[in-house]
Amino acid sequence: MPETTATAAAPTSDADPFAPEHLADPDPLHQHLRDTGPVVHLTRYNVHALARHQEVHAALVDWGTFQSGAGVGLANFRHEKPWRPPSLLLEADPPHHDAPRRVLREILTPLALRRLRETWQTVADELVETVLAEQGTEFDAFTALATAFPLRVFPDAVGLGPYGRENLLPYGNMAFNAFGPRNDLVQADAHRVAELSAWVNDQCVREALSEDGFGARIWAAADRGDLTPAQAPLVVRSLLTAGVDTTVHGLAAALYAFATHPGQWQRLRERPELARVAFDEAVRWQSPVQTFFRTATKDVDIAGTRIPEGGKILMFLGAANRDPRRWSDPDRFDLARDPSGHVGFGMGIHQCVGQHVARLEAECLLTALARRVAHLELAGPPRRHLNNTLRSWVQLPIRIRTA
Ligand code: HEM
Ligand code: OVM
Repeated sequence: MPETTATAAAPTSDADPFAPEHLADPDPLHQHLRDTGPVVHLTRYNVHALARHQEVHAALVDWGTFQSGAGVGLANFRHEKPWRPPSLLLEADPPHHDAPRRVLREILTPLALRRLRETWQTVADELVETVLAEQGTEFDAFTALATAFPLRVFPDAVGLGPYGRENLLPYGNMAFNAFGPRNDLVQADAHRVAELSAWVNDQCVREALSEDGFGARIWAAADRGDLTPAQAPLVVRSLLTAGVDTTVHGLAAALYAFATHPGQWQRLRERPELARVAFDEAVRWQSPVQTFFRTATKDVDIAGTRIPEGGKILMFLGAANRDPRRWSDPDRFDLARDPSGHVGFGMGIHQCVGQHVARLEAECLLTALARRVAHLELAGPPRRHLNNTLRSWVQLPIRIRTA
């Protein structure tokens, strides 16, 4: 048999990527996995891991071979009952994926979001002003900014009512934990699944939504026949599941990046139009969404390793985003680099449909800060929150000097 078609067993690792020590500080494991090989068999879960940019990118764009419909977490929906009805976007393959994707894409295009910019910028400016007035020059930027800002603008943009918004972050935390194994993080929230799911589901019906938000536009698509009436509430649910925790921890990543790279903050202050690329570089550098799985639809070789039909593949987005084979000086947060091609929002047909929402939030908040803050630095050790999928935070103490 010619060498080029030979398949060999992949190198193995018995590491548990979902163990607290790796969730708290994933970089050493990522380096280990990248350097062990293009494919690494994780014996603990019997899945194949991809941690290099080339292989992660290739798997993300090959949706025919690496499907999402059997779940993008460890659980294989062919054999295990999902914890909730599967997402019509995230956990679907073509052709089922097509209509919900088209509807949401059109509601969330940069053009469609333009009407929000002015309001969101005003809210961001006012929030920064209030935090400076009430909390002075030292405060927890995770709570005061990264959490407060998205919660002030996103639920209104969706069209949610005023009650129960405090459920959004716990629900998202639960959903992102659910992609991992049923470890202590999942067990800790098990008692809230029914309550939180019931609240979220109640917000997805037409009557619960205002007449001018993303939610109403989803229902309008159902009225036009672009979705069935049964699909509409599940598409609204996607916004509520994927749209809050991601931006909260994404904005925290950007604030952390600037608090630890003072030269980069000076650069942003000189050229505020860098806010957008700065956010993408922060998403590359921290990868708020760390991992997703796929399922092989046939026996397939990746870099000489045979993946069996029905086998799960674990893609390390965060490791790919710091792969030195793809990025020069990958551990540096650097506004001078071109971060395009990072996989922090995924790639291919499932690439984050809400990325323009996330970028708009970031642009508004970073612009507001750049106007009022001359310097920022850590005022104490940042504290991570552990989640099976999100690189997340509980506290980000910063000290600032106003401009
Ligand atoms: C998909 C990350 C913000 C809604 C994705 C995927 C990633 C991701 C990696 C790809 C999943 C896959 O390939 O299986 C992020 C990050 C965000 C963010 C890092 C913030 C920094 C948002 C927001 C929304 C949103 C604000 C809603 C407004 C979605 C939806 C999907 C998705 C619905 C599924 C798309 C599909 O499968 O076609 N996101 N996201 N995301 N995201 Fe985001
Ligand atoms: C969804 C969804 C999409 C992306 C991420 C996610 C919990 C959920 O469509 O429900 O994470």
